[in-house]
Amino acid sequence: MDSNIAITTGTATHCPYCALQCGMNVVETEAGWGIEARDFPTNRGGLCRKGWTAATLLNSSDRLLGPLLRDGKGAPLRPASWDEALDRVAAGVRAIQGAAGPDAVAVFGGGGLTNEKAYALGKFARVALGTANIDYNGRFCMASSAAAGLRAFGIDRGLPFPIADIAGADCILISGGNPAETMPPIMQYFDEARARGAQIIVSDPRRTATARAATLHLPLTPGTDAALANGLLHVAVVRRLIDTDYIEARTAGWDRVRRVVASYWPDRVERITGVPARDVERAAVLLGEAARALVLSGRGPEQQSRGVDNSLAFINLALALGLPGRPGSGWGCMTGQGNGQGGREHGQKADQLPGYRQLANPVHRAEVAQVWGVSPDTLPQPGLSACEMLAQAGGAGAKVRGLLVFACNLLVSAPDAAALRKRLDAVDLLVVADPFLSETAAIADVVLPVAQWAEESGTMTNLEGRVLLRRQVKPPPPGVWTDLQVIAGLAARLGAEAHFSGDPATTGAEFRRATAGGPADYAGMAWDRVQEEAGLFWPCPDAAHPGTPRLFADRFAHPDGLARFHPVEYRGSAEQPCAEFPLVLTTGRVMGQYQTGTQTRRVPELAAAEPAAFAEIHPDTARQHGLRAGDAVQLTTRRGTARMAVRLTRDIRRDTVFVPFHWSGEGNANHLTIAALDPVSRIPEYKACAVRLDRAPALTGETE
Ligand SMILES: Nc1nc2c(c(=O)[nH]1)N[C@H]1C(S)=C(S)[C@@H](COP(=O)(O)OP(=O)(O)OC[C@H]3O[C@@H](n4cnc5c(=O)[nH]c(N)nc54)[C@H](O)[C@@H]3O)O[C@H]1N2
Ligand SMILES: Nc1nc2c(c(=O)[nH]1)N[C@H]1C(S)=C(S)[C@@H](COP(=O)(O)OP(=O)(O)OC[C@H]3O[C@@H](n4cnc5c(=O)[nH]c(N)nc54)[C@H](O)[C@@H]3O)O[C@H]1N2
Ligand code: SF4
Ligand SMILES: [Mo]
Repeated sequence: MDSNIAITTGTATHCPYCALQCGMNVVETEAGWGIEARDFPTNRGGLCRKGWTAATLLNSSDRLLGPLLRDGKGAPLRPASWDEALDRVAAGVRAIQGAAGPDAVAVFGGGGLTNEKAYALGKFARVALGTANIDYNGRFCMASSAAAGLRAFGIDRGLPFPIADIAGADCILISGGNPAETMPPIMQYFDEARARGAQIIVSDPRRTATARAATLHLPLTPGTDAALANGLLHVAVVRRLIDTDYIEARTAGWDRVRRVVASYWPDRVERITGVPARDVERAAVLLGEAARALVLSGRGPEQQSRGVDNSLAFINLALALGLPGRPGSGWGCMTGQGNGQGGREHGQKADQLPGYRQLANPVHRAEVAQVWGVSPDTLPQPGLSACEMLAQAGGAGAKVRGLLVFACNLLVSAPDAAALRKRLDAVDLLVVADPFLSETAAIADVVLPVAQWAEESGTMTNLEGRVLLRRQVKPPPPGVWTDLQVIAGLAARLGAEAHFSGDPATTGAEFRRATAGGPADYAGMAWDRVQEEAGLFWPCPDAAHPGTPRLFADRFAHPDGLARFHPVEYRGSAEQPCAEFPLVLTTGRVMGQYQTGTQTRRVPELAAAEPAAFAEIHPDTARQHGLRAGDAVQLTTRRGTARMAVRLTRDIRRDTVFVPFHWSGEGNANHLTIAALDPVSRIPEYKACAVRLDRAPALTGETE
């Protein structure tokens, strides 16, 4: 930013993007909105490139400034008034529900929504629509680790400790995460640990920026994480590195796990994973001998059709080493979206009620129904999970005939997205609420333009379980409503006006009451406290409670206080390479783009830095295919094709192709991915499927 531009105002708030929720000041200058880094416990004054450029979103001339709707399938989107648009949605909902029952209208939410909005959306589905079918994009993200955490510890808080603990660890295993690119400011905590002599181990098919800064890189074949985890535990047992006192005092179920890992000797693990046996040994020793050790999970092991098994296998390792509940030690999942943690606690998940309560639990139903002023019998039972809901979407005869999408760009983010496109084209009613015309909004029947991050206040729960206040900086542009106003406006048209408020503070007060007594209890977190104390960790049941930065110090959340081991066998990915599709495709992120790019592709600096999709391959693999750097390559899987430029690197396995998923059109990675689901968490398998490479004619630059 030009230094002689006068700064007139500044508001302390947080970044629009990832779960680190870095603190920033948004300042008003003569040239428009600008960003200053702010000291907050997560970023300590640091921001990544996306954070620095986030003000572009506020200055954007590309915003949706009024509702759009379509006069019938095939007709173009045209401007409409809010009354007409909301009336159309309400009429569409009534028609579908009248013909096919309440569950035929489904809601799809997002982990970028504030806690207040996620709460209101869950209540809207159950109270105003009366549908069982609401789920959200967290199912695409870390649902497997969440399910594993619940099973093992009895509660799911991604990191059960503050990120400052990272700096105090002596050994850290990062399992399939690339925080150097996905959360750059968090690296200062890893750097601090390293400066104290800590050893860092990274398991990733690619030698990423994170892996390059590590002591040891374990370059496993995508999809083989459970075998690696079992191998590490096997070595820990053989070398007597396990903590038998801890196992005895704090856990249950060890014997079955010990028997299972007995057959994962390092040579066998090398054959399955491709990681040299000596490195499996070395990693286990580094972890097992460290006074304080952390096992941290990214999307690598999680976004697999055995994602829950993978997370449980690493939790087994952490428990056997006696880590969870000790300072500077433990297991944790590095949640990704801005409110990825809070978004999975308050009722936009198919099986869930606010405060991390369960919809199927009669006591929980009664507690929440009382706050909502409805009879528990009127609350639907658990509905379809995200990918199952999308698989059931369609026209006459389909289970889901209307879909209301808030804060998700499904055509770019969902697995097997070309097949999804056909189903979404067929639904009777597709409604998308978004600040921008995303690829999914562009095919909707009704588009509702909503406020974005700095245009309304609300709380977010970051990757540590720290609840923070994202403050409004400016009002939304004229013609733009907030999600809460949209929800309240629709509820009024559906006869549930009394139950909803468009005001975030009013919704926040009710939301906190609705969480009271639940596992994720926010009752003591008034906004002014949250602001003054730089965030509060849940549970925080009353105004005098200091919050809970560390869980599990004395007991786990199961009724008997013990953590649970779960035996896991390695089973392999749903789709294995074969003669026709000989390589493994894995997908993920680059630093300069966020998710489906609806936001970051509109930021010129980011678009210039990372303009288009690419396929990262090893030079030897490229040579076998007659490909050179920069060539156009066609990737083909059993689902479809995508075309992009070749990037060569020796930092990837020869059997693996990596494609980031931030782009639509011909480079859409999700035209390739498989919608195979984990049996427990229903997370899709973004991280491994079989692929073929062919030379392609020049790229067309075509979009969705
Ligand atoms: N720049 C940027 N930052 C982001 C985001 C973004 O889109 N862009 N998104 C945010 C969100 S929502 C999330 S969920 C987080 C995700 O954060 P990360 O988990 O760090 O990101 P990914 O790139 O999805 O995956 C991490 C690594 O897993 C590796 N991997 C692939 N397959 C496997 C496998 O089978 N096993 C193992 N062990 N590793 C594998 C990939 O090579 C990749 O380096 O990032 C958040 N931050
Ligand atoms: N192949 C592959 N696919 C993946 C992944 C992968 O690793 N590989 N990762 C998966 C993961 S971890 C995730 S989290 C998902 C993310 O997938 P998406 O959720 O589809 O990605 P976003 O681009 O974050 O989409 C959010 C949308 O919400 C809009 N938005 C922002 N703020 C608001 C708001 O306040 N209200 C409303 N109504 N809208 C808002 C944005 O403009 C954007 O269009 O992608 C998944 N897809
Ligand atoms: S690391 Fe995440 S929260 Fe921090 S500036 Fe970057 S995108 Fe924003
Ligand atoms: Mo995510």
